[in-house]
Amino acid sequence: MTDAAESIFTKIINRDIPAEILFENDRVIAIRDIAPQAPVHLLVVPKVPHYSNVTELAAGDPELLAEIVATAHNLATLHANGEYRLVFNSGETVGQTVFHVHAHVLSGGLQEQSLA
Ligand code: DGP
Repeated sequence: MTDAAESIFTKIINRDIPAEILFENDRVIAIRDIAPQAPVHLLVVPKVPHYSNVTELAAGDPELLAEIVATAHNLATLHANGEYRLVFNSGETVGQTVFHVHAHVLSGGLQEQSLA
């Protein structure tokens, strides 16, 4: 398990490593996933590093969780057709690798929208 304070996302937030940043404000950052599992695969990440998973975030800062959901919706509208899957992996056995809470936003691309 990686210490959230030293997570890859903290390094991206601090510009220590590069990422394709699609949205950022004081509280959240959204980047394109480096290993996409869908035509559009984005990550929405709170800047505070101390919530390891969505359960901790929901208990500690429900407004921040709501902002992550709203950001996911806005990005899916901008980068896809507005429909999306929102996935929070919680725990190593279900595939969580970065223990700094983050939402996966998975969607078809605009191409799928035009074909519909
Ligand atoms: P999870 O398995 O739920 O902990 O998701 C971690 C995600 O983070 C995974 O889909 C790949 C992505 N990821 C890991 N390292 C980097 C990176 O350096 N840059 C970007 N953009 N994404 C990364």
